[in-house]
Amino acid sequence: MPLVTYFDHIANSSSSKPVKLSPFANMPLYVPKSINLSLNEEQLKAVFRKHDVNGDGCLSKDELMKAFRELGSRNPSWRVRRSLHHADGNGDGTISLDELDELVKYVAKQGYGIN
Ligand SMILES: [Ca+2]
Ligand SMILES: [Ca+2]
Repeated sequence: MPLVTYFDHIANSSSSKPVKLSPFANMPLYVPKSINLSLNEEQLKAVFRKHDVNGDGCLSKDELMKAFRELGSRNPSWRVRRSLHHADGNGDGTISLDELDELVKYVAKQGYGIN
């Protein structure tokens, strides 16, 4: 069908139907699965280590992102940028195990750790 008709079609069909809300619409944005927000630095470290999925001893941005997601961060990509800024001492864009201490200290300060 011609494009204009097509858009009309979309407009009509969306106005004639009630908007269907996702069953998840009323849920909180993030529900922590297993994290009780009282991790100590060792436990935080373990979470990050666990996310080194390719086992190269470094946490890439992707891996960090998943770790922060697990920790309940609402904005993991922003958190990753901040942590790299704080803890990526050699500036290679990943967190090595050496740099992990610094990262964990930073993360703990942000309220993911220790009560
Ligand atoms: Ca890795
Ligand atoms: Ca680094």
